[in-house]
Amino acid sequence: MAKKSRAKAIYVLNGPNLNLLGTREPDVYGRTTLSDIGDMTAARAQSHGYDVVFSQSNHEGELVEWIHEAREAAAGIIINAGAYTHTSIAIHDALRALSCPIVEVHLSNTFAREEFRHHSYISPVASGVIVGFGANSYLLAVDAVASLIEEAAI
Ligand code: DHK
Repeated sequence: MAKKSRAKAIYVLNGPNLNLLGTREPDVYGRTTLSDIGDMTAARAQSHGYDVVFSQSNHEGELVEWIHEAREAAAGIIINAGAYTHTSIAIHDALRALSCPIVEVHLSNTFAREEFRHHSYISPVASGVIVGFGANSYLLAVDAVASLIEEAAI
């Protein structure tokens, strides 16, 4: 049975092209759709007693706005910024302004791919990084962020 919901949610933010999961380069990203990942993530978060706010945008500014919203509303944040991971100082700066735990997540092992994917603007401001486990990366990220939230509350 799910635990009683806590006051603040876990925000799960997804960047550009992740709306195409399931059909986009399935050899790299798998066949699980973003909607399926949203459902799996929500169920896992419920087992820890958290609701999830699960969002995706192809627009950098919209992701920045959601990170601002998370300053007040989120107990923790999981972010797969897609290609903005490797380019966005704006998302880096927005995340710096958060005080809750931040887990960076990727489906693919970015370090085993092209060199331009080896650098992340998110990693220096994240509590931790989970890469390379496909859709399961998100479930590992929920477990990680939930334990970081609990540790911070002690
Ligand atoms: C998703 C993307 O869209 C890429 O731009 C990143 C990431 C990797 C992922 O593996 O989830 O380089």
